[in-house]
Amino acid sequence: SFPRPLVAGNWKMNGLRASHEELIKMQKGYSAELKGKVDLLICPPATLVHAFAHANLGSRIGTGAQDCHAQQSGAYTGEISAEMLADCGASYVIVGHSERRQYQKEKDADVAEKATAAHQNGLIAIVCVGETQQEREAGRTLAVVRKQLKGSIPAGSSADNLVVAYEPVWAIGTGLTPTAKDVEEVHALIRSDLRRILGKVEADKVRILYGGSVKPSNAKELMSVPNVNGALVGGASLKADDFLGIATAY
Ligand code: G2H
Repeated sequence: SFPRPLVAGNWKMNGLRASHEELIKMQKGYSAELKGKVDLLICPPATLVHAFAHANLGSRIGTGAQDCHAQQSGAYTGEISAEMLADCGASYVIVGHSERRQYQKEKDADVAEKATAAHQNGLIAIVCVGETQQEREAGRTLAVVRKQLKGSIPAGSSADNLVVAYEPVWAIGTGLTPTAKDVEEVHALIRSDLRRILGKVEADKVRILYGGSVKPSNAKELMSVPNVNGALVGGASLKADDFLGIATAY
């Protein structure tokens, strides 16, 4: 399928050094057949990025981070810059995940600045968008997603440095998933808006991931929806068997 699918694991605030064993299982399970079909990426907590990036060298599993600061360096206690992540071996960074929009009050403009910082340091930004339950019930899903897209994707984006993840907030970690028809509608809208922002040729190469309670049992249905070019997986990416089970849905 085109673009080449990406199955990305977002470990959130989970994982200690011992989790390295799970990564090794993933590497072993990433068979030649799977490598021929789908890219894999693990975004561990920042404390593990360096070790995972090193361990992943040669395995063809990518390593990413879950957030970055918009500035390159400076007096920002506790923060981590995109330059530092690139220096540690990361090649991707998630920006604007709904948990950060919710708990850190990140706005679209903040997300765009972070994505720009990622791009300036050679990282691929995974820009997350998605509506809350309240917004869905009010019939505002498409309007909300469009506004987030427009505000969060910075100038200078291309298929080489941008991945978009659609994650309906009410489907995250809840076991609830939208219907295939709902996902199809939103992903088609994202594709058409990306065409407007990036031009058709570039936009059609951008991977649009679905995220929210993806697991081996629902991956096949979700991944066969038009314009779904992979998954952003939370809970089910912590175990190699589940994560590989999702990847084999392709
Ligand atoms: C959505 C997703 C990963 P989960 O946040 O980003 O998590 O698969 O646990 O719903």
